[in-house]
Amino acid sequence: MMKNKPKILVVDDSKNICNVLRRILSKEEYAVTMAEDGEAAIQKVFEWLPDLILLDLMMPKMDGLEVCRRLKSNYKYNFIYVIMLTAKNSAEDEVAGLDIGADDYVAKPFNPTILLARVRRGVRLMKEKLDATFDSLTRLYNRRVFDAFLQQEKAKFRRYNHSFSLILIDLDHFKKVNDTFGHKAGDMVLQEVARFLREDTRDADLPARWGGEEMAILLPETDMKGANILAESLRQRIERHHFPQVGHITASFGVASMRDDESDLVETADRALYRGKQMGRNKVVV
Ligand code: GH3
Ligand code: MG
Ligand code: MG
Ligand code: MG
Repeated sequence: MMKNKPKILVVDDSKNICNVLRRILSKEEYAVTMAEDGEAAIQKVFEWLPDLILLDLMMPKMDGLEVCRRLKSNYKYNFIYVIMLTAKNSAEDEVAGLDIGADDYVAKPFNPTILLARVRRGVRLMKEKLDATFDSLTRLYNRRVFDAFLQQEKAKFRRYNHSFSLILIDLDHFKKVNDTFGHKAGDMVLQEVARFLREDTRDADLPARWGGEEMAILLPETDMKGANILAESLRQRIERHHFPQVGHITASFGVASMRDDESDLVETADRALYRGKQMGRNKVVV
């Protein structure tokens, strides 16, 4: 995960403070990007997926509390370590920030040495959490966590009869992609497809790395129709996208919904996926 430099997003509406923070952070090996308001911050999170955010509280458009609330209430982004950074140093603000899920809180004016120590600590804590929970290449949930969520959804189904669905995704002829363009290019394709999965799913949905070039999405409270629509739109997005490293690729999708206690969702989706491969790939099969 952090074989490369840890990625830090600095969010502050003051250019001056952004520059000070950049200078402080440049004392250590971090990749740093700036955003000047809350909306820009959310956009940067989607595109760049930082490891840690230094987040100003008071900003125009969308304030820091709202940014933090959005990220922490979203399964796909709530691992990002958020340090709230603010001049508005009242007890209520600190409590509000922590209640919303901020991981740490530093008051302005800050001591650069202490700030750096807190960033180092954040990066360290975050790495432990990430390794246990997420796949390191794609930053999707790993198989172990996904299986736990699947069991949880099954239990909810038995108890409340809440329906849910599963999509299995397998990239087509991916061995050939690797053989032609190299493993590194293949890795970048997997990362980009993972980004599509994050972007096109709702907050409560759970995209995961199933293994190899296979991914899965668990869709709570979603019936077959909804799952099918999402799978089809992802299929089209992948088909249309020009991957800079390899050009065009396609993927096959197997979709299954929980019908009764006996249904084995994984097996059903896997069989559907297999049929999609036999039918010539680049298909969504239910
Ligand atoms: P099909 O359309 O039938 O799915 O063909 P395929 O070539 O995708 O299927 P196969 O299972 O034969 O090969 C999967 C390939 O995915 C082989 C393997 O090298 C590649 N792969 C698996 N994991 C990774 C990874 O983490 N990075 C890269 N670059 N390639 C991977
Ligand atoms: Mg501000
Ligand atoms: Mg495969
Ligand atoms: Mg494949």
